[in-house]
Amino acid sequence: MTASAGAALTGERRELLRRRLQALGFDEVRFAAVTSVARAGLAPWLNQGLQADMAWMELTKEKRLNPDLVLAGARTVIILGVNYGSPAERPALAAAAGETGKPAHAPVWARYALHADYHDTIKPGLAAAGRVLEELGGLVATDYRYYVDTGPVLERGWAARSGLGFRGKNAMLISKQHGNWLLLASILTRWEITADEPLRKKLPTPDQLEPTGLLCGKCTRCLDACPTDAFSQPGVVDARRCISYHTIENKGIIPRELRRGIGARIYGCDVCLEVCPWNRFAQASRRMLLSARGDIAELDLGEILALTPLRFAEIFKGTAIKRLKLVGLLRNACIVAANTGAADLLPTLQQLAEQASPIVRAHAVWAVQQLAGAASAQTRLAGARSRETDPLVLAEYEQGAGDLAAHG
Ligand code: B12
Ligand code: SF4
Ligand code: SF4
Repeated sequence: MTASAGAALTGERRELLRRRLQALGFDEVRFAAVTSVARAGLAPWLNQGLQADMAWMELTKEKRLNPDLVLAGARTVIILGVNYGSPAERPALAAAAGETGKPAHAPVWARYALHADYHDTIKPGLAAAGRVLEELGGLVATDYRYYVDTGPVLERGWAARSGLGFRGKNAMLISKQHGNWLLLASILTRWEITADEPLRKKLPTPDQLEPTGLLCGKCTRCLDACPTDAFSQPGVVDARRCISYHTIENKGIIPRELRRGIGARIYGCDVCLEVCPWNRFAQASRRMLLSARGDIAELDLGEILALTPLRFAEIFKGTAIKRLKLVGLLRNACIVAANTGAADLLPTLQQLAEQASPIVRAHAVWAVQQLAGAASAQTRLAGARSRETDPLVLAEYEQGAGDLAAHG
């Protein structure tokens, strides 16, 4: 590499780099100097088990805390933001208030999911950004590494350090320009680039962290609105209670006590983002690195519950939702059906109580119990129960019977 041999990239040449990266479709381009982040809250988060079963967070802990283990000699983190804002849309809140104009049991999707998979659409932009670094800085491919989401990089922390925004009490990186609707990507590079200032300009020491909720003031809307009470403290999400975790990452049974709180959310959760007053400044996305998949939002719950593996693959090809697989989507849809009072779907749910996957069967049994009542559910599911052998599913029947005993 040749770039680090000279002085740090600064002034007009740094701004040229920023403009070239913006031209690739990144709405925000900011620079942070690599420093020690031993104080970042990752270790306590893991020690308390707040990562649920995301074992990969534990496995990559050292790398996340030390960029040098990811790229030896890394000097700068380039943080890139992709705005997916659309101020007119407020689906989660509107659904809660029954204002969407859609059927009462229309499922609610996380906004980012209603696009082609951002991991796939942003990666080519990152590859192009790498070529810009090579051209302007004389770097070679081994002088930088880029990631979007899945790399061992504390993206929100570096974004706060680069002044892209602040970490809200909802744990999100919130931008003054884009509110909460910003996806992040990062490039670690050996090129020394003069850092941008964080929002709180004078940190006492370089390894000091920006305070959580720097621009939140007395507001606690996100903490109050979380349907499952998932914040263990301001800025810290207990994934074991988070709807986003359970509907996307959890591949097994969703705890019974959290199912009601999931409401109509079939994939992900935007509640703590949507209530944030900083979104009032959000601008509509240029969508250069994203492509909208509004058709997914049009799917009716009945259609989803009746999906075959082939139809699932056709509809969700190229989206983040495909990783959930049909089993995960059916599981979530059973919960949404129960929570939205979709009694017209009882026959479909009864069929799903005999579906191949025990995960789907367990949630279908619960949904029938919720919609029909424990006594009627016993009759409706008598045949399915007589054929059931899986302990997870049998546990759902038991708990339903327990509810019946408790409430008559
Ligand atoms: C694991 C993960 C999850 C988990 C856990 C969430 C959590 N709060 O940690 C689950 C599955 C629940 C989840 C949910 C969501 N996620 Co997520 N998730 C991640 C992932 C892969 C790692 C986050 C992580 O490290 N968590 C551990 C905690 C301890 O770290 P942290 O939140 O970053 O906070 C610590 C650091 O910032 C550190 N810190 C503080 N100051 C500083 C300063 C410096 C310099 C450094 C380095 C560190 C640092 O201290 C903080 C803790 O005290 C990131 C991608 C990535 N590689 O970073 C995406 C990411 C955070 N997720 C994202 C999104 C969009 C979501 C959802 C909105 C999706 C949805 N609609 O359902 C929800 C929002 C939930 C929420 N309120 O956080 C975006 C957030 C974009 C943004 N503007 O903030 C990210 C960045 C993905 C991306 N590339 O865009 N997610
Ligand atoms: S994403 Fe939803 S469940 Fe998770 S912390 Fe935010 S509001 Fe709570
Ligand atoms: S809703 Fe209020 S407390 Fe939560 S992140 Fe936004 S400003 Fe901060």
